[in-house]
Amino acid sequence: MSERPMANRWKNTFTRADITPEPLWLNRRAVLAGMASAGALGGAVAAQEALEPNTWEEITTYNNFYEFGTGKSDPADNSGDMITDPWEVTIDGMVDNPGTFSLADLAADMTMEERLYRFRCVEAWAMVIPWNGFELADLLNKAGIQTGATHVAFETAVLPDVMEGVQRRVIDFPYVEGLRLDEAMHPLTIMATGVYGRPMANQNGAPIRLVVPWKYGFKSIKSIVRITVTNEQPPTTWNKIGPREYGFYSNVNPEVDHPRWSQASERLIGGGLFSSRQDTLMFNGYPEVASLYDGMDLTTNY
Ligand SMILES: Nc1nc2c(c(=O)[nH]1)N[C@H]1C(S)=C(S)[C@@H](COP(=O)(O)O)O[C@H]1N2
Ligand SMILES: [Mo]
Repeated sequence: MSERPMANRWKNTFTRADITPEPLWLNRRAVLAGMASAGALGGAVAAQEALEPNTWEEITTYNNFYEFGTGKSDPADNSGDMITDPWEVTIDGMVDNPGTFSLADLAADMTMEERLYRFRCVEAWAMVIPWNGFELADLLNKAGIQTGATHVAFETAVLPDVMEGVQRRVIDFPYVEGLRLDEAMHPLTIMATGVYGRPMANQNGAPIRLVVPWKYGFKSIKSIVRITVTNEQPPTTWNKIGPREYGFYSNVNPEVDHPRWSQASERLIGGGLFSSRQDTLMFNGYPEVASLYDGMDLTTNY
C-alpha cells in the first residue's frame, strides 16, 4: 500500500513526502472511502475524506489577487506575464540569519508536504484545496528567531509592468499581512508552493504564498518577497482599508458577522448543479488553534 497516505487527524490533513496528481487524488479518495468503511484506519480517515477537494479548474479560475484586478477571473486572465523563477525572498528583522535568498535554495532545505485544507474567504465563499508546501515554523527556525520577537510581517511583490491592478492603484500596494509569532509557528501554518502537486499557478500566488487555514483568506498573502520578524503588530492591507470590517486576527468565526453580511454560513464553490451552502465552522473547522486565543474576546479581537 505505498499509495496510502499518513492520516493525520489533528492537522485535518494528509501528510506525505511526494505529490499526488489530480486523477490519483480522486482514485485515492475512492480507495480510502472503502478502507474507512472497512474500518482499516477508522474515523480519522473518514473525517478527512469528508473533505472533497475542489478541482484544479475551480481553484485557478475563481480568485482574489488585486494586483491583477478586482474581478474573480482577473487573476487567471492577467497574471500570465509574472515571472516567478528565479524568485528571491528576503528574511529580515529579528532573526539571527537575515538575508535575501533564492526560493530554490530556501525550498530545497524544507520538508515538502501535501495539506488538504479548507479555505474560507471573508466574502463567505469556500473551497477545499490540496496545497503543497512546508511549515512556516521550519523556515523561521532556520532563520533563528531572536528573543523579544512577537510578530511576523509579510509583503507581496510589486511588479507594475505585469500587474495591472498595481498600475491602476486599485488599493495601496505592496499588499502586506502579519501574524502573531505563535500563529506563525503553529504547525497548521504553511508556506505553499504548489497545488495538486503542480507548481502554484500565478493566480494562486506563485511561487510562494502563506496559507493560514483557520483565518479568512485575505490573511493568506500571495507571491511573497519579504518576511520580517518583529516586536510590533504589523500593519495589514485590509485592516488599513477597513479597520471596522477587517481586524488583525480575522479568525473564521460564525458568530462574528461582517458589518455588511452574515458569516454564519458559506457558499462552497463548485459542486455541480447545486452550489451548496453550509454552516461556517469556528476557526474554519480547526479547533486545535483555539488555545492560541485563550482569554481573548474574539468579538473585539475580530
Ligand atoms: N498579494 C495578495 N494576496 C492575497 C490577495 C490579494 O489581493 N493580494 N487576496 C487575498 C484574498 S481576499 C483571498 S480570499 C485569497 C484568495 O486565494 P486564492 O485566489 O488562491 O483562492 O488570497 C489572499 N491573498
Ligand atoms: Mo478573501
